[in-house]
Amino acid sequence: MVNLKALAISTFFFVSSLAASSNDWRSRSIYQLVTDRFALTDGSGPACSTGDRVYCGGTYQGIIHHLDYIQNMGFDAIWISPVVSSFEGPSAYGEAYHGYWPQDLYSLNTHFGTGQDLKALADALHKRNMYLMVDVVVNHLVSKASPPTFSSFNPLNEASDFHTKCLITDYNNQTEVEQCWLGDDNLPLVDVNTENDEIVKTYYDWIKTLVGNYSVDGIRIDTVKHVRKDFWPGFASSSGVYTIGEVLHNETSYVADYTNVLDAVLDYPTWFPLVAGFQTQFGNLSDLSRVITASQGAYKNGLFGTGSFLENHDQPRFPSLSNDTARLKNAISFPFIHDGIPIVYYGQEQGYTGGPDPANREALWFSGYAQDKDLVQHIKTMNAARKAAIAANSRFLSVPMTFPLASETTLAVSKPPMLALFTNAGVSGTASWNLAKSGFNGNTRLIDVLSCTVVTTNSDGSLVANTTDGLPQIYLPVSALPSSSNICTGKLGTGNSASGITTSSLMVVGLATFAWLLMEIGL
Ligand code: ABC
Ligand code: CA
Repeated sequence: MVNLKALAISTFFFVSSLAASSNDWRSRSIYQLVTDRFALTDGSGPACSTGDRVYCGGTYQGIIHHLDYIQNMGFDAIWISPVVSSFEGPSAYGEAYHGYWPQDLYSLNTHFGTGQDLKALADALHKRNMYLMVDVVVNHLVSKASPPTFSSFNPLNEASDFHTKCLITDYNNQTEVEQCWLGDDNLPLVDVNTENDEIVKTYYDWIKTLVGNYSVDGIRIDTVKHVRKDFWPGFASSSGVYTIGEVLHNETSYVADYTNVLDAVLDYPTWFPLVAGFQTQFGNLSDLSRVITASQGAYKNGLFGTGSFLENHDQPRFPSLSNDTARLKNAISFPFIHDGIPIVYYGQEQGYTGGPDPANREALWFSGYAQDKDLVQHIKTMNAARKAAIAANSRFLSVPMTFPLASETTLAVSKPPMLALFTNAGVSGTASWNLAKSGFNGNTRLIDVLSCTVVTTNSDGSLVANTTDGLPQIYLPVSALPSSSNICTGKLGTGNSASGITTSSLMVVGLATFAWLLMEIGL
């Protein structure tokens, strides 16, 4: 007779040891950090001047000690810097503190800790039901000498393992993008000959071992457009986990092709109009809806599983482009109502303002990891609201976002049970959203999770909302709020008598009429 209990137990262990798939990642929320700049093992906070481009001391143990900080904001995955070893000492562009200049595939970057430390990080994350995403680089190896010393590389240590040197100059020539070199004459990124079958096999074996050794749950792949497309499916399947690729390009049609060879891409095509749309009051938010609608149709899985972000380590931080706190809150909220997986770049929550690389890689210890900051709370609320939306309607993760309203200055995004209203009007700007169809039934009570204001849809399901402070409004039905959540704790039940702006303005009109009447009758 089959021992059902044993079968159940073995099935459980089998299932729980399975690698994380694209589907497992969909509901997640990712905190991206630069390992060297996040936290030190001993908790100290040494000087760290971004312009010096040197190691500042961050480690895997440092991350472990601050997992509460990350998890308290509602993240359930982290993305760390590349882990393999690079050259030591300065190059023309400083030290390899960011990890993107691999030299020896088979040893780890010891600045960040040992293999045991990395394994401990994976274990600590898994205990919290959090995932580990590791950044990986295939396209190049880097030697600090120019011309490069091939013998310093492992395992590809001969000139013939690489493409013949030519620097990429024409980004419209795809062969050049794939087979010429990134970087410049001061520090060329030596381009791996990924057309060679043996080298391909080396990389497939390498990724399988890396993922297995350190219980990695997902990989972020660097420079994807610089390697021929048909290299990637085999690499992705060897990894056995969720793969998300960096294809730095603004065109949906160009990026879409890569969704056929990897699980997902970082959603750069949306990022461009996201930044441009909210950077000034003259941005055009309808560009955002146009690009998203096109990407939903062009990407293999629509935008589901793509990485949605406002900042990363390659781009100037948003507050360096715009100092308007209302526009910042709009832009920072957007990835949370996107179809994809929200990714927050460390330091966003602390309001960091660094400009282009290397200024955007500030040490987080200078913030004291303060949890009472306005943006920390904002991000925490957005994570909680997205989780509440998923819990209330599992189709949140499979029904594409739509745009009941898209103009230059206002945008409404519907993703039941969430409705988000955005504007680039800024702190002193006014805006109104007049939605004939809010996506909700008539007379539904909605709460803006950011202000905790309750409004009620009109009997025909329409909704009119206004703002005089330029802040976004993120609505969930009051009935969708979980009883235990940190959304509007203690605030619900105080302001819910008013059925929104329309009612309160009616009340103002009513009072004024009453006062006028009193005056007329001589009281
Ligand atoms: C170093 C120094 C910098 C210095 C620079 C010249 O050299 O640190 O201070 O300014 C790593 C390091 C960097 C380092 C580089 C080069 O290596 O992190 O600090 O810069 O040594 C990935 C990673 C990135 C990493 C690498 C290399 C690749 O995310 O952190 O950098 O492993 C290209 C690649 C892209 C790459 C990016 C940095 O460079 O495609 O994978 N990112 C155009 C091209 C893009 C190109 C981009 C920037 O320029 O199309 O392919 O990205 O050069 C839009 C267009 C886009 C256009 C943008 C700029 O404008 O639509 O196509 O992108 O309108
Ligand atoms: Ca290449």
